[in-house]
Amino acid sequence: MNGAESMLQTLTNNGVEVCFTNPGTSEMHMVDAMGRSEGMRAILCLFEGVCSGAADGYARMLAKPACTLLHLGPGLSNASANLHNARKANSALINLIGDHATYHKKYDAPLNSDVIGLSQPVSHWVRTAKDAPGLPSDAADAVVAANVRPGQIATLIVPADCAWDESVEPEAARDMPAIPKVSDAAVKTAGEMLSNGKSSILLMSNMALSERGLQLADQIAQASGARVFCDTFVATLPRGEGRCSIERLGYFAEQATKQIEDAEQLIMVGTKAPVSFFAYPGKVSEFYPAGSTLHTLAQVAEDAEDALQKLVDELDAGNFELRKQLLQKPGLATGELNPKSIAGAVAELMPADAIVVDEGGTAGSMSFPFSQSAKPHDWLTITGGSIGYGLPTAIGAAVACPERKVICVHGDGGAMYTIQSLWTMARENLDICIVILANRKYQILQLELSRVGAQSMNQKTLAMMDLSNPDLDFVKMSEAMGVKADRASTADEFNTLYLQAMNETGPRLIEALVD
Ligand SMILES: Cc1ncc(C[n+]2csc(CCOP(=O)(O)OP(=O)(O)O)c2C)c(N)n1
Repeated sequence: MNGAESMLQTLTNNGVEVCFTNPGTSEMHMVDAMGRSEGMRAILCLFEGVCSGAADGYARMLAKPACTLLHLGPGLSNASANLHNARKANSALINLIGDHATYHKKYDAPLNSDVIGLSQPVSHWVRTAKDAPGLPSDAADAVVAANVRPGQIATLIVPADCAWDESVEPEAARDMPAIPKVSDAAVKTAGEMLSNGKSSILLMSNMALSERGLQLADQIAQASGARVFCDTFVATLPRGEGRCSIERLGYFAEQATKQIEDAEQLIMVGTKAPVSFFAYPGKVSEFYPAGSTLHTLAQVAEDAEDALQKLVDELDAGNFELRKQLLQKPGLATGELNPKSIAGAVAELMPADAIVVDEGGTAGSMSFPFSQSAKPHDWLTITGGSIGYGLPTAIGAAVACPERKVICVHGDGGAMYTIQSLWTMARENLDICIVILANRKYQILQLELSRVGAQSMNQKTLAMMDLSNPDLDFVKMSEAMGVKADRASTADEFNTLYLQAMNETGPRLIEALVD
């Protein structure tokens, strides 16, 4: 067995079953081993940012890592923006990065680069394999590192000779790390705060946002009068019919600060104290009122659900009946196609157990509130703010959950970053409906321009945020990559196309023309 084969068998022995690949010459032995592996599904993506975004989506849905296969430093660099998003989502992910053979490095051949230096900012764990016999245990260590919950990014750099040289037997399944529990003191302090009569907020994210976590938070809220919020950008949020609802902090500082302006105390569960996405001249960065008391019940990597259960016990709140969301549909609009009519259709026709990948930008911002009382679904957001995450993440979610409909609501600007995703969706026949909100501009930046206090709204300035001239044709792009596509310019057209997409399986794109 060569190093690549033993490494691959070790990965599959440890539950890693999918690899999103974009290989080159230095990865040929890994490609060869993957081609002969029965346990590893290999999915070709036509840009490395699609590989990393897809692995992120997979991990968000299954809380376990997929791997990427990337070509030296440049391949990793192309993957980095979506690795950044995955890191902010606390997703479990393993990068397998080929490199020059150990003895070839010193020649500084064209593709030589500082792969470790490029890996570190987007990885929690980085290692370069030393030799082929060490590769199986390197791979097992990578899986363990990735499985530190909620999830970490483990990057294993594999020089070509480590892959092709003779290795040893693969490693068997390792024990994965246990999730640390919170201290009794953290629970006690939270209990005291929630009993002192002051106005309190529970802010939740990551592992706290499970269906059970939301139920426990609902009981805590009923017992104490605290209000429960989640971060603006969350990795996954279970919501809709039958789930306990949670308020979401707004994106703009003026929205979020208003939402929690009365808070005297904030208790964080699986997250940190909320701050503004950007700084703005003359405005504060913190969302929470100055002088409020902050307490962390559970750090991001701690067992938030267990902490919430202990807090329920502390407050004797376990008998409160859960306030579960009832199904309420908004109805379908007719006439003009606009963000509201699209959000209404998305909510109205949402199938049970759908997965919504939201990179809708400004035109998609109504989809979230409208679907609060839709059928049960999971909502995924752009955790790291690096646009172009939506289409790839939809791939990963669809691969992870083939029985569920994935709905990807996407701005046209963001979609252009990773549009190659459509080809992988077609090739793998993934059940994804993509709604492109074609406003033909970077609308958010036009808003931000005035918010930051910039003065020039002249043609030259606006041209830097305008996507017309020429207009992008998403129908043609989609068809060119094998995904059936149509354009809607009225609400009725959109409703018909969207209903068709919900009633069939496989990838389908709707370009929705909005202002
Ligand atoms: C990698 C990266 N590059 C640039 C940006 C800055 N940026 C934020 S939103 C945006 C435009 C998004 O356009 P679109 O998806 O069409 O949504 P809209 O703003 O029109 O609603 C840009 C360029 C970013 N967030 N990430």
